[in-house]
Formats: sequence, C-alpha cells, structure tokens
Amino acid sequence: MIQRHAATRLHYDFRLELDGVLKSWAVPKEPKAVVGEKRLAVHVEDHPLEYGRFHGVIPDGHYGAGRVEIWDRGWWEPVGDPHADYRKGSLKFVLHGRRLRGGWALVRMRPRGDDPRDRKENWLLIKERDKARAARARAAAPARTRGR
Ligand SMILES: [Mn+2]
Repeated sequence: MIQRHAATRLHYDFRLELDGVLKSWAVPKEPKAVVGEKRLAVHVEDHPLEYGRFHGVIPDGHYGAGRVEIWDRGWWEPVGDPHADYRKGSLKFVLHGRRLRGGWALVRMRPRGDDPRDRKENWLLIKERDKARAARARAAAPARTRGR
C-alpha cells in the first residue's frame, strides 16, 4: 500500500507487508507504472500493519506533520523468497494495486562514501516488464493464429 504524505516535503510512503509489519520506503517522486522508470526509495523503519489504514492529518508540531492520503492499496506477490531477497537488498514482486500493477523491483544501492550521515539506505523502486502479461500474450497467440 502507498500513502501520499504531504509533509514538509511531499513523498509517497511505499509499504509492503512482510512478517506482520509494513516494510517501508519513502519515495520522493510519484511512482510511475512505466517500464524502466526508477524512483529513489529511502528505506525507513517498519510500521505496524494498522498504520497502513491511516489517513488524515498529522498535526503541526508532530513528526511528519501534514496530510496523509491512501494513494494505492492492494496486495503484493513476491517473486522468489521475500525474506532472503529483503536481506540481500533485491526484491522482485508483482503488485496488484488499484494504481500500480505488474512487475516491480526494489534494489538497495551501495552506500556512497564513509560519511555516517549517509547511513540512510537508498533503494531504487523500478518498474519491470510485466511477465504475467507477456505470458498471457504468448498463451493467446496460437489461438489468434488459428482464428485467421
Ligand atoms: Mn511519510
């Protein structure tokens, strides 16, 4: 699920349920379902599942003050072992959301330099080719050929 969060800086909180929590990334630019599009996704702390239903306004003076809207919701289908891949920093999955669908990947980038302020984990959210759609198209092709 994704929350659009109009905090000091507008961002999209991208959350995937794993092991009873929401693994979370803050994406500064709106995700786009165009193959090859990449978005910076800053890994942030896990959030409780209940938080995924939150929308409303975080009041001034509180962390993340600003409006939170549910931007997308649905479910995700890991491709491979999500636990090992999360640890490795290379997750592949299929999204079944209202806005975002098809194949996606989240890939951790190598930290740059030794500056402890750069300890933030930067990942990339990448729209991948939609394998399911390609497979369906292949499966449908012989039928179309027969029909001619
Ligand atoms: Mn946020």
